[in-house]
Amino acid sequence: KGYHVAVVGATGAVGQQMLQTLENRNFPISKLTLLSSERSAGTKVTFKNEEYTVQAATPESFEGVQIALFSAGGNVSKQLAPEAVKRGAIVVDNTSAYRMDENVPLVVPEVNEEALKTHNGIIANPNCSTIQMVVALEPLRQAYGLNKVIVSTYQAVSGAGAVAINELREQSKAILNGDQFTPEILPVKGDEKHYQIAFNAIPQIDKFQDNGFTFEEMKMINETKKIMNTPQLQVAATCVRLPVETGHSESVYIEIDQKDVTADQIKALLKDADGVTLQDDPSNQIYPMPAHCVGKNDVFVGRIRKDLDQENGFHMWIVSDNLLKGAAWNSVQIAESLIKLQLV
Ligand code: 11C
Repeated sequence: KGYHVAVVGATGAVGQQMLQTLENRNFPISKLTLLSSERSAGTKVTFKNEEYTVQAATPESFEGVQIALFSAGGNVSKQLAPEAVKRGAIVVDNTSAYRMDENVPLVVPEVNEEALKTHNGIIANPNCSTIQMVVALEPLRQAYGLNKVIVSTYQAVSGAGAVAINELREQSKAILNGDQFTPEILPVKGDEKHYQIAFNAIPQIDKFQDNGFTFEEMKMINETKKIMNTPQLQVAATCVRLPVETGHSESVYIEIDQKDVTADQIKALLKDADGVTLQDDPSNQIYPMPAHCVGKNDVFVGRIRKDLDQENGFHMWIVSDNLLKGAAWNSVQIAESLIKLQLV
């Protein structure tokens, strides 16, 4: 048995990974519809050795579609996700359009798969930097209670799309060749100023809000509380873009409710946690790094240590492929959960 699946944004950095993931997982597909914005329509894409021509997405494109994976930007999702639902599809939306809508479950299967049962047609896939953090923190919350999270991110340019990957490559070449260049994309496409990303670190991801945090930081704060169902949890984030192509890293400080827990207990818990690979052996210089995580579905955790002053405080380093667990894999995983729970 297979499903009629649509991928919206099939030519983008995430869309390409979605197709690869559907192929790798041998996802049960009876028909595949590949859609994009007007601009990318006509592009040829290969899936399981078959060539498809990507079509411009319209409301009618969703006739007969059962599962629609959206990753073509918030505006496309706002316009077309309801149209897909109207035509009987379940939408897994990888944009921020519906994440904080109280009628839309925001799901990371390792954390809150059960929330899928409350869906009204649209399921939101969280922001990449949020997903990898909650996969690592949920087992700790369940075992010891969690009351504070302070995270600083070291995020890859692929989070800002294929154009940002291209900008990093071209800038790096220009700088090494001694050529002139003009930053045009990062930190935020469409914001007033653009800065060099090659050989640099930019403490701005997405636009600034009135409270001094960026939208990316607010996503980490609000989405974490919603996914873990912990409105009281204290969360603060600082999000920074680095000249890394793929793989977000995070330095995370947490305070748990219990006071007598050791770092070894936390390591033992995470070693067996769903979707987590523990890489924590300082004596052998073993810790997660983005270059080693690319192409892998898991969330990698290391550098786990107890705070020197705060009895219930712990530090850790969390790395994952932002295009996979942060986007494509989590979306496909949600679709697999929907099938498993007989919700499609
Ligand atoms: C970044 N986290 O790295 C962003 C990309 O809300 O799905 C993901 C944006 C989103 O730039």
